[in-house]
Amino acid sequence: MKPITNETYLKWYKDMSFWRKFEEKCRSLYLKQKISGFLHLYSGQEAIASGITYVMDLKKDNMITGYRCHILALAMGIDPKKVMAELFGKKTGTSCGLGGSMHIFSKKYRFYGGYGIVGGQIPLGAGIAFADKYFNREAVTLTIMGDGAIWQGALHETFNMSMLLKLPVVYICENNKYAMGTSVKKSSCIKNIFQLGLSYNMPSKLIDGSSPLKIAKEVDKAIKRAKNGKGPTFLEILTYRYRGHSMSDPESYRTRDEVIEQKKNDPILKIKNKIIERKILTKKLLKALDLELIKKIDECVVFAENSDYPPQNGKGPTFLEILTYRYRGHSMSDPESYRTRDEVIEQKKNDPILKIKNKIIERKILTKKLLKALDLELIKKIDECVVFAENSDYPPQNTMYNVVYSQKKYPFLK
Ligand SMILES: Cc1ncc(C[n+]2csc(CCOP(=O)(O)OP(=O)(O)O)c2C)c(N)n1
Ligand SMILES: [Mg+2]
Repeated sequence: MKPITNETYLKWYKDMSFWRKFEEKCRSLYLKQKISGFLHLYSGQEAIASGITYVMDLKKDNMITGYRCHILALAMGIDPKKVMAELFGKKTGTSCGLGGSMHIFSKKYRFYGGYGIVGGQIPLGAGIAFADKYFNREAVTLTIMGDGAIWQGALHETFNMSMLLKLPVVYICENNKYAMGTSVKKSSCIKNIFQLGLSYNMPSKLIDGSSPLKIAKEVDKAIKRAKNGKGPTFLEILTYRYRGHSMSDPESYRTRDEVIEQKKNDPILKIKNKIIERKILTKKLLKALDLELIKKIDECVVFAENSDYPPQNGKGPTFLEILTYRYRGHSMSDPESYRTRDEVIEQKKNDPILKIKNKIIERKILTKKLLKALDLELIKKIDECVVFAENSDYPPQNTMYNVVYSQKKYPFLK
């Protein structure tokens, strides 16, 4: 791991302080209706972003997470102006203003979202890691989820497969104690989430989420494991979010006292105390630094305000519903008791081939006789397909009919 110096503490303070202020600004902009839609804030959880990205190779490694994504995106190196513009729905945003708060995305910085379906990013993270392994790229994928995602079936399928395939991935559960208003205590039959990894023989650990240093140390080991071909690790990071689940949360599931108590363990406060204790900067200089950060955030807001909205000229997505009909059953074993023969006959009157055939005759493109000859040609072509299939060999039994994972060398991995 890179050495931890005074500069490291200063960097962690600067980053985390910037992120906290950035999001608190977002909150006030939301209340002023400059930002709309969903807005999930990361305040309290910043040490995770600092710790993880300190040990990642930011030129090669990937990250994917859930919708609480603004700060992780910034930590990966995405321009805060572009993130702010995305929150404003402006075309200078990371997804041209079309993604919004839950979908910050940057191919350039290998930040693959911002994912709204709880746990949906878990198999996608494994997929990104699979691609890196397949193409022999020395990279790891940090796949981040909330405590609410752990009982999704997708996590369990993905854990199993990524262990079997030894994928270069680090799974991180940000346990902030709540999934919306439901506490982990109420929703989970186990107390320690990290235990789930152990059921898949995956190295797993619990980490204090208020210390970037503790997080960096464990994530560094996990990244090294992944890059040495030893497969995934699961880390549960204990953290806390100071704000509600999103902007419309009445927070009736917790007391003010609980939040105040948790704030005593604030990661920014702890790093600030360390900086003062080590005499890296004086309190006065720290204040000046904070003012600089506020100025930088104001510049982001001005950038977002002055940007245009994306064009509304119909170039956005289109949804087409195509009304059609299948003449045959759902598959070969369908008794079709849900429809009558008459319904099918009625629908066939609108047959596309019949309609085109009539058009060809009407326009005198071909005669009926020539159309019949054409049909015979097509039948001949199909017969040739059948002969080709009949005359081909079956694939070797040892690649198709054994369970692929039971083979020594999984055939689809180089
Ligand atoms: C599959 C699915 N189910 C339900 C929801 C509704 N939902 C949105 S956020 C959320 C809570 C998730 O909490 P957690 O995973 O702990 O993340 P946190 O918000 O605490 O960061 C739920 C249930 C959803 N988006 N997707
Ligand atoms: Mg949670």
